[in-house]
Amino acid sequence: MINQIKVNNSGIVNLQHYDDSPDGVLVIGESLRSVPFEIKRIYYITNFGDSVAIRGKHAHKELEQIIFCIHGSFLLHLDDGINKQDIIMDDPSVGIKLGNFLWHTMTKFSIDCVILVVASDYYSESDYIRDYKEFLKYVIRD
Ligand code: T46
Repeated sequence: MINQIKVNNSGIVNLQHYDDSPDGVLVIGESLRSVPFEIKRIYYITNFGDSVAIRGKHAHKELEQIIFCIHGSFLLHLDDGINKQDIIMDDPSVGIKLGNFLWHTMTKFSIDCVILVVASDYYSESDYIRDYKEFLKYVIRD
């Protein structure tokens, strides 16, 4: 269980949830409440056929996102240019903020992993920094 974030431009988002076991668990996220921005886009990633898959490997210039693992598990690697942190994602009610200028990579997906992301803006390729050296130029300034 994650209880401390050591990188900049991140944070933990705990969603309200009701455990109605054995009738399931209900998890609730609300725009501008538990999710600290207006949600303009959601996307989800499923069907991991290979545990050696790698996703992410980029940062965003302006976009803010919260990433959840709503089923299964994966490993989230965060890097703000100075500090690095690896987080095991396996709790559907706990999200991690992917703020701007935070390099993020996802690995070690379980075969049943389902990732849900809520985002503060629409898709824009120009908001991506996909080159790590370029990312360091943005975040490490004299
Ligand atoms: C992120 C991590 C956590 C779109 O056309 N619209 C979309 O909304 C998204 C998310 C992607 N795409 C296209 C862009 C690429 O041609 O889908 C393709 C795969 O996207 P990408 O390689 O960026 O996927 P991931 O899983 O590496 O990254 C995604 C998000 O793109 C990214 O913003 O922060 O999840």
